[in-house]
Amino acid sequence: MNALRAPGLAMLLAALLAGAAGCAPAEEAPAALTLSEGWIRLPPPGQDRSAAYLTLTAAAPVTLVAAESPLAERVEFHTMVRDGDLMRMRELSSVSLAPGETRRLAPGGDHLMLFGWAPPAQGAAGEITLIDANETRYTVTLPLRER
Ligand SMILES: [Cu+2]
Repeated sequence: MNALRAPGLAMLLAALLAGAAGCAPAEEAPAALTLSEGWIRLPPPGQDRSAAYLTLTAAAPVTLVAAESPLAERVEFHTMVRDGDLMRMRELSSVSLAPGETRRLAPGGDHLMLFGWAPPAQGAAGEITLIDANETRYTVTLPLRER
């Protein structure tokens, strides 16, 4: 009886170990930053500047130091600052988030500024990549729309 059961037990253990190994990637730390709910503004014809908006949610401390997109030659973090009666854009050299913090980049406020717009040959979406101080890259594909 024991001799018959042993192979079964071994197979069960092997299955459990295989299962544990298979689960290993899911046990890695979650991404420090989640990108969601975004879109990229399609600039009017002839305009070579545009903007992208999205929501950043941090699971760990993150300091973003750069951004890029195949749609543009250069991407900057911008915020809006009041200047008398006007709101002006100002570049941010970095964007830091605390664990659990959510930051919305939205029209009228913080945004990603795209310079040197390179329209996609086709398709209605484009990639935005944010890069943190550890050179970790966070890429999201966002829809392109006029407004
Ligand atoms: Cu701007």
